[in-house]
Amino acid sequence: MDYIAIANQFDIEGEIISAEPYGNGLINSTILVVTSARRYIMQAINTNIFTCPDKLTENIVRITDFLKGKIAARGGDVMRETLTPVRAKNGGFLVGNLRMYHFIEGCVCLERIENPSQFYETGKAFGHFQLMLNDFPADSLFEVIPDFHNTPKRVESFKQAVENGIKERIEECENEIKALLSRKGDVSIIMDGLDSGAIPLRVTHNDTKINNIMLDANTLRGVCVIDLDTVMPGSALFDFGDAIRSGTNPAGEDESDLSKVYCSAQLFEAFARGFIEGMAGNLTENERGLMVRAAWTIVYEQAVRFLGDYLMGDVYYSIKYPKHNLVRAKNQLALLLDIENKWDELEGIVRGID
Ligand code: ADP
Ligand code: GN1
Ligand code: MG
Repeated sequence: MDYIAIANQFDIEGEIISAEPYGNGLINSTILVVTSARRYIMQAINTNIFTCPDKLTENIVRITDFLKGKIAARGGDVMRETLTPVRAKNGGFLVGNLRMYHFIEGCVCLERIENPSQFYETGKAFGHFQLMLNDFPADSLFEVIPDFHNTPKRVESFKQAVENGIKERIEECENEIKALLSRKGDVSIIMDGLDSGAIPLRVTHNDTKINNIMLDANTLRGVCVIDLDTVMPGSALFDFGDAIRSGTNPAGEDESDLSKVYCSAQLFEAFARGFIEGMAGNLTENERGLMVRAAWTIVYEQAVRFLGDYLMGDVYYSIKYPKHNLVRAKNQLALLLDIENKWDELEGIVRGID
């Protein structure tokens, strides 16, 4: 694809110097565009996954406009603290399935959390993001991927993969399949809470993995929550759980040496404290009571998603080598077991935060 030609169809400043693949996202193709004036991020939206790029884009434009209003009202930097979509010369925000954002400068985007203070700041930023969207009209958002964190439905899809997937792979993964299916009785607690109204439905990010946030390169404070494709009505617990999943495991989700995979209680504490503070008292008692369950549920969900994708022949996540999804699934299962082992300790941590 001629990225330079496409980038020139956006309303960019300066002359293009380069346009190269960038970042480690598993879904979209991300290109760093450097011009004589500034840097941009251009992305090809993965239309196998996001089947309505127009509606997705409308969501993002509305959310970023709304956030800019909030950021401006408290005297923040509207160009740095949320994404800025760049208009295309055709008047919209898309050229085919490609879009462009201003590059958020002066930040780092971490693939691993290195210390509790980074993760505390990450928690504060994700909590605050959610707080800012508290009064966004949830009903008006297009539901980009229905049932995205409906874990019981993810289990049903996983069972389908166990029935219809690649035979040799199903045999190869017998132990992991058993381990996951034997735990399926506990996966509905959060969905049940949403259905009964015990847990509030909010506008949530739904993909709060640690490389979806930019931290200031000097202060390491959370600056900007990115990757807004999955912002939809959901539970705060999804956002809490996914960050715990991706950030408390110091080895990261790609590690194949399972002896290095665990849930750091210290990092859990740092994020939980930051998230609760960032939400400024808006988490309900019921939500607080389910924080450990949420972490467990999202790790479980991710394990069935990775393993299901492996069984089906790697159709969803981008992989770097043939067994990559299997490695990721085993990694998530190891993390799940460690959360089970540390359950009481983690519950004690949540109770200890005022
Ligand atoms: P994916 O959906 O594939 O995960 P992301 O939107 O998360 O795509 O982008 C992939 C990576 O590109 C991010 O993890 C981050 O490193 C980088 N990135 C994305 N948007 C920006 C931006 N506006 N400024 C700077 N870096 C960005
Ligand atoms: C994907 O888009 P990215 O790379 O930030 C996925 C998440 C998974 C994550 C696992 C839309 O996140 O749900 O948790 O991979 N995003 C989508 O690494 O499916
Ligand atoms: Mg991402």
